[in-house]
Amino acid sequence: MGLKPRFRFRGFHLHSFNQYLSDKLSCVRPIQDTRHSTCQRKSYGENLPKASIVICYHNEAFSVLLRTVYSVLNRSPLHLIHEIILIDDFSNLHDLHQNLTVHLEKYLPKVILKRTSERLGLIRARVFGAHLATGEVLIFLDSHCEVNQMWIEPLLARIRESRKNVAVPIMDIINADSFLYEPSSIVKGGFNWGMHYRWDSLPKSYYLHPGAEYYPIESPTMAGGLFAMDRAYFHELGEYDTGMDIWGGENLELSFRIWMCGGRLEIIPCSRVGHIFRSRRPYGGDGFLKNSLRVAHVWMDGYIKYFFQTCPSAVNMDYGNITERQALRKKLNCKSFKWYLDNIYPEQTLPAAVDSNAVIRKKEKEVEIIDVKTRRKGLLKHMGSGLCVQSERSIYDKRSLLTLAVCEPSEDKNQIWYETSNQDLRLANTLCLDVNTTVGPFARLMHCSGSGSQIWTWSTKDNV
Ligand code: LR7
Ligand code: MN
Repeated sequence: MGLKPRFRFRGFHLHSFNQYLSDKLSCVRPIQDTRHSTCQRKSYGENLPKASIVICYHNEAFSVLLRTVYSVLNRSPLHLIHEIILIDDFSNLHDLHQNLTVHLEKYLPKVILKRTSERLGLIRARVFGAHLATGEVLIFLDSHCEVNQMWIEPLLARIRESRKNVAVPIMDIINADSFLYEPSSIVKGGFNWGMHYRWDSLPKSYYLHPGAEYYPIESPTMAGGLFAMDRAYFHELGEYDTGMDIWGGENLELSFRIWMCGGRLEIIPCSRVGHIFRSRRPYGGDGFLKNSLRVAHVWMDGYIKYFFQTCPSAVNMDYGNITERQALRKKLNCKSFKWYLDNIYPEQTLPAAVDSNAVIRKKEKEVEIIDVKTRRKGLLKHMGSGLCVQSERSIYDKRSLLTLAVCEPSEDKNQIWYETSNQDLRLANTLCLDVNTTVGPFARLMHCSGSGSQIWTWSTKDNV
């Protein structure tokens, strides 16, 4: 007899993915080789540097954590793995550290297991792990990944090329409901002025370039969880800002620092690593706003005003002491944020002037202004039919389809859309109108991510 639904739900509640299913799957399983065929024919020669893989976790599901470790052990040439360092960031679930130590005993001392004596948060936990490492290259992974065929060689080869290259794999998707491993399209990293990471699509011309399917792509930012970096260079460049708490912001901080202080950040299309993308973080604590403020104060010069314009609540927030990080920027002789925008992220646009929507406001009669500067709400009306876009099921249900229905502008109807300063359109402030381009394009509801697929602009033409 299977588990009762409430137990199945418990896994979801604890981890925001289908733990019940993960526990039933083998911790060693075949996955689709999502690389382009050219990658499958490439070889990277001898004498690649060896890597220390650092994986930090807080209350991770045991089966998912094991699958992460086994995928590394099974899909990497063992002579390239100097060690795997597992840092238990003070979990309080299922004796994780203890069970893992028992389970991985035969791999000791190649696998190193440590537990922190207090909750450090992922940023300080990674620094703790990096200090234990002795391999030439550091590779960080989240605790819910599966690495794919020959994932490590192309990353290490870029670092062999130059110690100042920081290499990021393509992040494939492990579906949080079905655990199916799905390929991702090739995109770059960017950010919006709310300091959220977003995926930016590549220009069409990119695909015309010979060798595009395997050649490294310069990326203005990285998502943060999965990357390889020369270990000495990681220390030289200032590790992480350990004044940051729990989660968030460190990925932009490191990205800016790499580019502005003489390094290079690249996405490596031949390296594929799956990651479980979930719609909510299940653990408590978040430092996102404070951490982002630290990033903005240290790295963004006068451009901080766009962050404040987008996030007025950050203006008076405490962000601790940043003098050490400012001194680091000086010591490393880093370039200006303007240089970064002009040279590394020229596609980035500045937020529209505060009141540029006046014309639109006149046209969209139903739109009610909540905050002239940043936000408004209203119906999304299809001009031809006069019908409104609404979610078919609950506004909190990500699987809900979008349909057209008779407009009924009352609060309990699933038709009230919020436009935010991130240029996205939200239902009930949680789910965003998103475009799926892999099998589409079609519109759907997705967890708000700040990605390019969720940015909407108002047409200023009549009747459009
Ligand atoms: O207190 C904590 N201590 C931890 O050790 C909180 C978390 N963690 C661990 C956690 O178990 C996990 O292994 O830190 C890792 C990252 O946390 P997630 O998986 O809950 O975060 P995420 O995947 O939503 O976060 C992305 O952004 C973070 C910003 O701080 C980090 O940079 C993550 O590494 C990053 N993940 C990725 O880039 C994978 C692709 C996702 C995207 C986009
Ligand atoms: Mn993650």
